[in-house]
Amino acid sequence: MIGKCARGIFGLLAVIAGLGITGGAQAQPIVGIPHDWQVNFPPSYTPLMERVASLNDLLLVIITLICIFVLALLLYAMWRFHAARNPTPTTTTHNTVLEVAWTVVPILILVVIAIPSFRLLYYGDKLAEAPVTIKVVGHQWYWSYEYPDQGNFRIESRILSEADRLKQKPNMPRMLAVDEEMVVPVGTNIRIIGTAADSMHGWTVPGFGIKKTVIPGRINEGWINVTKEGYYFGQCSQICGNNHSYMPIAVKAVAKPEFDKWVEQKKASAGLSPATDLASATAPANR
Ligand SMILES: [Cu+2]
Repeated sequence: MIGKCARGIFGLLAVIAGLGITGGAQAQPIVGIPHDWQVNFPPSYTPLMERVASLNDLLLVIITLICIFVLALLLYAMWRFHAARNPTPTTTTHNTVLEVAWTVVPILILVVIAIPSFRLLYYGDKLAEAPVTIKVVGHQWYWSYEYPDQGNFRIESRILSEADRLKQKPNMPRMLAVDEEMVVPVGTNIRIIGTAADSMHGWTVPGFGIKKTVIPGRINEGWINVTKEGYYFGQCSQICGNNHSYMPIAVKAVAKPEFDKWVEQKKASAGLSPATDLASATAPANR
């Protein structure tokens, strides 16, 4: 309702801002990016983020009603029991009905909040079936992505210096552009498993509704299913040392055939399969 409306407006602003940024001949539009004066969540690009946003809308309504109710009680008490209007205060100390009510009603409100919260937690937790699994590894201070189902090749993703960004990828946002994006197919269930090589890091992409703390020696799991082709951005969300703010997350979502082509190129360059003519085919538009 209120949240939805606000999201709609901010979503529209994001699209307008996006148009400004992607004015050039970009093969994939930049969709998942923060924008100036952003207040609410970014638009949702996965089923998980849609549910996160709708739980947020529900909570916003509940919180607003509670705030209005408490404020109204407060104003009424100030007016009704002002010393001039109520010179002899009551000596009442207990009221059983009232005490039961103010215990039971908050419990009911918490239950109403807890049910969708737990459903959302379990929804975002694990996938039974995922045709693609990507292993995300946080390093000081870059990300690496492994594709075990696609021949087990690995790519590394590092921030571009400002000079390199202007030279190689001027359309990409400052501080978020990387040399090599994580590539995912759209409309596909993708299992994300995450760990870290040194300190803890946080793999967070707001548009996907995913925020996984990755920890050395442990595997954390989540999933995404990106609905729209384009570039999405996030940042490490766990303080991890000096260059914590210089290890952005960039994801490129492409159609399935384009993803398969990219996989073949990566496998060929990693020597995992005989080089095919795909290896010499046109490089992706962002390279
Ligand atoms: Cu980090």
